[in-house]
Amino acid sequence: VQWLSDFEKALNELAVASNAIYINANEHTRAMLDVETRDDRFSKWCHLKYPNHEYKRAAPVMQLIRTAKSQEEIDMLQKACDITNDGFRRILKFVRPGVNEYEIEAEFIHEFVKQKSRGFAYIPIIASGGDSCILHYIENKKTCKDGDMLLMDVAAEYGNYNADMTRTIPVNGRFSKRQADVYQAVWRVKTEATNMLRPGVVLSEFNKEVGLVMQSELLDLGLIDQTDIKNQASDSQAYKKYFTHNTSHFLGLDVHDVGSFYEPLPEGAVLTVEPGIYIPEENFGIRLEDNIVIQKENNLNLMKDIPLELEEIETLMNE
Ligand SMILES: [Mn+2]
Repeated sequence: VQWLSDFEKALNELAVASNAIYINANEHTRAMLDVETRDDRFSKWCHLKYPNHEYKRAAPVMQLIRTAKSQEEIDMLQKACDITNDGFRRILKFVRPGVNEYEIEAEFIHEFVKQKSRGFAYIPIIASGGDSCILHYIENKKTCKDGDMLLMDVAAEYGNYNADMTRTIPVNGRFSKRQADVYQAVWRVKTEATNMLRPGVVLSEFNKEVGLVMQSELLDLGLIDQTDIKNQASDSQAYKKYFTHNTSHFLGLDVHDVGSFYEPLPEGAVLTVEPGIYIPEENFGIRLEDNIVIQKENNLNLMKDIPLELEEIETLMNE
């Protein structure tokens, strides 16, 4: 680390000894850059000052480093998940018909901040009833009703690292037969998808394979039939009517962290696994989401302590 005032001198010493200069830029797939950034201005300045050097992008190198997490980073993510766990266990005792979505949000943030999280990892989705089918419902303003499902996509940040959890629970503490059937279907897809995420897997291919697992569950639930599958277009499969997003994304310093969807997954990558089935005509959607570290032997589920099994949810809600 040196003083900024010494930067040009230090750079010059390195530049005359080097062939290539790597330039930083925000190459996040979700970045919408409307104005020239500081990195862009530096790049222009550098090209003028050193016109005969070879210029390269630093982003692919940085993204690879960020994709494979070190043990210290995984420890931070585990802490964020553990705090999220305590928040979820707290609201399992709190949710009942008549509770408002924003009250549930408040219970979470109380627990998070109390445990030295600086807050939500992202704007929380606390969606009861039909709004559980709306992927980015963030109003969180309704009263939870008896018989409704409640989808919560909410997690803590810790030390700049972000957890990303989704749980879906019955407002009254008991799943109906239909709610339970759909819940178990999502649970099975999630379990199978987690087992499929191994070092070397390419995410764009993985998403297609999970789609086939989902297709078979939707057939069993009677939501789609063979005719739907026979008539489907290659880019808009029948299952996408009820499963409207991808299964996994990278997680870390950013909730949607950097990483390639087209290169083999390295060991140490941390990903969400979050299948969902959304049935607007039945007024409920279910998504279940855990955070997984891709490891050589077995994946590590950072959320293994957060209640997920249907029976455990019912037991904890009715204690
Ligand atoms: Mn997610």
